Amino acid sequence: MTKVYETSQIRNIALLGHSGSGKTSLVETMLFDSGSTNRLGKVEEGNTVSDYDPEEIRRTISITASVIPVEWQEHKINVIDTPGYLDFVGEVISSLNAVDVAVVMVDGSSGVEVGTILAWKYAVANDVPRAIFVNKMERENASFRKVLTELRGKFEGTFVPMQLPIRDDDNKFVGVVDLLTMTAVDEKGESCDIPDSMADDIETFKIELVEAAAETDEELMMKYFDDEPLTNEEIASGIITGLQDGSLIPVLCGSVNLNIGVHMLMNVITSAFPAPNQAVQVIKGKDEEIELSPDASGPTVVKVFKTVDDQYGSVSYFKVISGVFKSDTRVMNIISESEERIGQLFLPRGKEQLTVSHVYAGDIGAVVKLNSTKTGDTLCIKGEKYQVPSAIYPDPLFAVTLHPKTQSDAGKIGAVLARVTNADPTLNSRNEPSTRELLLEGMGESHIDVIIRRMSDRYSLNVNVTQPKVPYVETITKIDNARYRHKKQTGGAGQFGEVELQLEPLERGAGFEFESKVFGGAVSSVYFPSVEKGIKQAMEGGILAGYPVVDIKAIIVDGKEHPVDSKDIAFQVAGREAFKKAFMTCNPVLLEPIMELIITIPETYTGDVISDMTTKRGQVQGMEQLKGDTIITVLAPLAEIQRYATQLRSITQGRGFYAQKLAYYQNVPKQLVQAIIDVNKKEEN
Ligand SMILES: Nc1nc2c(ncn2[C@@H]2O[C@H](COP(=O)(O)OP(=O)(O)OP(=O)(O)O)[C@@H](O)[C@H]2O)c(=O)[nH]1
Ligand SMILES: [Mg+2]
Repeated sequence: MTKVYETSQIRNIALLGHSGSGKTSLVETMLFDSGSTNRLGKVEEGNTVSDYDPEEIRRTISITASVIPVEWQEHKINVIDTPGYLDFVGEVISSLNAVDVAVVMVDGSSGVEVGTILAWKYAVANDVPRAIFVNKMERENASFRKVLTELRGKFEGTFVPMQLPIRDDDNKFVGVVDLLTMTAVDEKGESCDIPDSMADDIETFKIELVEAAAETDEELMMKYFDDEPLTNEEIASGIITGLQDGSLIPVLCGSVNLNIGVHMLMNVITSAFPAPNQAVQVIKGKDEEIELSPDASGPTVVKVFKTVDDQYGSVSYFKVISGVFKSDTRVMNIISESEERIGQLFLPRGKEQLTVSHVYAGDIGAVVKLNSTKTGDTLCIKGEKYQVPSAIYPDPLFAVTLHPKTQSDAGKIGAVLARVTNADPTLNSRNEPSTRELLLEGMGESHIDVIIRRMSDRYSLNVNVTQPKVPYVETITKIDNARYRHKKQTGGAGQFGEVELQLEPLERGAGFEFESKVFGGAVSSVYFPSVEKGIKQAMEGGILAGYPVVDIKAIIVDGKEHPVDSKDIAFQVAGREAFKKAFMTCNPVLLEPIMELIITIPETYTGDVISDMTTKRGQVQGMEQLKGDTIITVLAPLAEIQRYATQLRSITQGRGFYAQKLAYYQNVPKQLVQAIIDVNKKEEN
């Protein structure tokens, strides 16, 4: 399959939803039904097109988003299958940036779950139209009505069923009625008559559907009020308008396992979901905000929304925003301001690569071995400068310290980390100056675990991981002075330097200031930099507990020098020692990072979460009830919540989630300081 499709024949959708709702199985069935494959893979058997990564097979969940084109009735549906597991939310956000509709899958018996809520939240935040597919309708306690009521209670928008389940006399799920085309399929997936018993329901829901579609458009509305029947095309066009402005949310249903409703879903996607024909907000030149239409005759502008890194190099997944992107061309990366040679373009299908000569505006493709392009970058034809805004990813929630196992591991760790973090925007690595540790930060334990394994499998980089030390810092709380004389006169040339320093506390985040107020030339100004250097050495090494000193102003107020023995090194020592002495008299304190957490949990867990936070020295700042959930804002010391990603999951049985960021630094309570000093001393010995 290397047929090239024009914009109007393309549909880009992402499958989102709670882990296990059936996304990967749905893509597998779509491929099978459309004739692209002749065997139905199973997630459990590790043989699906979408979950091909060794880690996905090992864990039987999706970890990375896969792009899978499905050809259906002269259209190409690019389906992006995303992971439902919370740790891999970065993949969801990247995918949302390439599609026109997010199809949120809901398990018909479990209803709205934490993964549904997060999927919804990110689709809304990224301004992507939403539709619902209620799956697993054959399960014993599945209920379309119940799920519909839950959705309406939980989320904003007009939820409009486009399909209804057919049940037999024993209440067994046996088919689906499509309200747009007024057709039905049975459990074998074959068309059948609509059961008479459903006539009333169908009439009610059909009216709802037509009204909702008509409301999106004035002309349709007039026609509707004049009692003129709307054609299927008119209803579909109303649905597209409603979808695109986010007000109308079509609700579909079926059972992927029984292959009921999958054809109908693909029909709805091709007939009532938008083609990628919406203009995109971009920045032209330096700062001109314009809308760029996905016009094949426009300038070639391409957005890289995802990068996969393997041992052969990196694969950049892109969406063509405008123009036609051709193989064997040269383009500019607007972000890194460097030229990229484009080799062979291809259309990804899971791990397969189908080569193509060009890709039209609106379509999704991939290219390998770009030099300086990472996720979120824009590529433009030379001479043009458009920048497509990049997605916003959440701050990391979980960190580990990396310790290379061997010398050879230590030698390559920097390069490998650069590759894996460039590919994944929710992953970050950095040196923490306060603890001198190399950290890897991500969204949770599983996320980090996957990356560590990948580094070992793909790059033979082996590391041990430990829980990071808390990056405490030291500072003072009052003004005081101290004087120090450094004098050495044994042997040859002597050393002499004497300074008196005054230390003053500064505001949080102010850093370090140095000033001289020496009168009458007691110390020559040539030695001031020496004194400052000595102070900085003392600050880096820490005084109270070995952590860096921050937020201090040091003023050299007096001193003494010797005509022969005074020299740079002597004043460095004097500065350092005077600083240490003064520091200890200025009521020194340890500061610890305090994080702000915004925790979302089902109401029933409110008490448990709050009482757990109290044991973690957390302080509740605010609480809000929202459609059955409690949203709690808490300030808590990092020292207590380094493993909160895992703990919250166990307190709420996986039904809670949170975001966090650094709020400020605050004094460590007196009764805890000594223990921290002792630990640090023990480690230094
Ligand atoms: N009973 C039933 N099970 C289904 C149906 N569709 C999928 N499943 C099963 O649900 C399980 C999870 O399916 P997946 O396709 O891996 O779910 P997913 O949404 O991709 O999960 P993540 O990748 O973890 O987000 C598998 O065992 C499927 O066979 C269905 O219609 N009915
Ligand atoms: Mg999956």
